[in-house]
Amino acid sequence: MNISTSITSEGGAGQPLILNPSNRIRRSPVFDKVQAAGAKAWSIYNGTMIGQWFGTLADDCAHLKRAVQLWDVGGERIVEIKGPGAQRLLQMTTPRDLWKVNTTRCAYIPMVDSKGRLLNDPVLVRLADDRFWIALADSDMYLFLKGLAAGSGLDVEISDPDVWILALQGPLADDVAERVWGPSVRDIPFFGHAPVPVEGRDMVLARTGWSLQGGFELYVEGSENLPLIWDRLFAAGQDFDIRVGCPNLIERIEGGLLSYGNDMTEKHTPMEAGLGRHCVLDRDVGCLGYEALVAQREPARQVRPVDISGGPVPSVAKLWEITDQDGNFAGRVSSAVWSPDQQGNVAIAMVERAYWDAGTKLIVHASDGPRDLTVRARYWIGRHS
Ligand code: THG
Repeated sequence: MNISTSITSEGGAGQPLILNPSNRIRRSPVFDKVQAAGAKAWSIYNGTMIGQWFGTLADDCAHLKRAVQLWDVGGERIVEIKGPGAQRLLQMTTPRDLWKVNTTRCAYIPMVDSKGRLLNDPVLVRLADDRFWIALADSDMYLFLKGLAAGSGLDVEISDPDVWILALQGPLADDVAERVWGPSVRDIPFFGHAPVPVEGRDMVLARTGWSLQGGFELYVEGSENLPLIWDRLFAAGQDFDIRVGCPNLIERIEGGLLSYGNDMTEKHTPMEAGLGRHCVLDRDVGCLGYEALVAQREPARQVRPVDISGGPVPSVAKLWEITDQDGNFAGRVSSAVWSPDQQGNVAIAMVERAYWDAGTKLIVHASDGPRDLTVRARYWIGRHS
């Protein structure tokens, strides 16, 4: 292994930060492929090394919007919940109604504790009445669920299956998937899933993914199968200008895809995170945080898209405080980047209620100095499929 030494210039005292690889840090079964494809930086997500960009952020973004990319989504740790008590246990952690999710469906589910605070925001795949996978954001729901299972006495098994996600994202993702599995893949609806043949067995193909450009996520069972499938998908994409990619900071801010740990944390409720549309609050579906969520139904702060003035902002390594013109606290910016398409800086912020109306003008104290900030009504782009 030959990891590049400098992952960011923000190590302090002019020193680069060095990522010291060890066996504690997970590598996906296609880590070598991602590295060979020219990943320019790495981050750690669920204890796993993930590539951050390949050309420049702007080039990766333009390509994602135009063609199709193959992503290693190995950072999204998969946990399986199985047994007669599986639905009840899972429902204890989320205000989304799992009765509405049938065995051909996926669902984006905010997970909360008994105080209604966000613990994670996974994509759920319902495999059977009594069997689920959740593809987790960066927090340890595996241990939380094991504890909950032990304490609840429910008949349920929590396990860590050898399953890894590969994604095809971009407007030409359907064309690549059709080359591999035939035209029926086009019939998979948004957040639906269907079995596709891979290495002589059926695996789950879902129309999901962390971009607004459309595409699929394939749940590959068996680490040993990943490199082969990776190569096959990449080969099938040759006519469609496929490249290796990863979630793109510009595109996901433009589209309002929130990053757990950045834009929302265990300090926030789903309503504060703007995920109220995924919460059932008019009746108790069995979520442990139900009463707390109802009590906090009207949030005092909420996530907003915001424009930031001036030239390209530096990267947001720590939250940037937002104030009004008199210096009163108004919120914090959690993600920001220059967007070539918007010809401006696009950003996501947690904004206090008094300031969250669209058009409100504030000041963000960015790491390179103060800039003007304007609260927006909507994100910059919508879903393309
Ligand atoms: N892929 C998979 N799991 C994941 C991620 C992923 N888990 C963690 C994180 N990334 C989850 N983040 C999101 C955020 C939003 C959506 C998908 C993953 C999304 N939401 C739609 C919405 O909110 O409108 C649809 C929701 C729905 O219908 O349920 O697409 O990248 N596997």
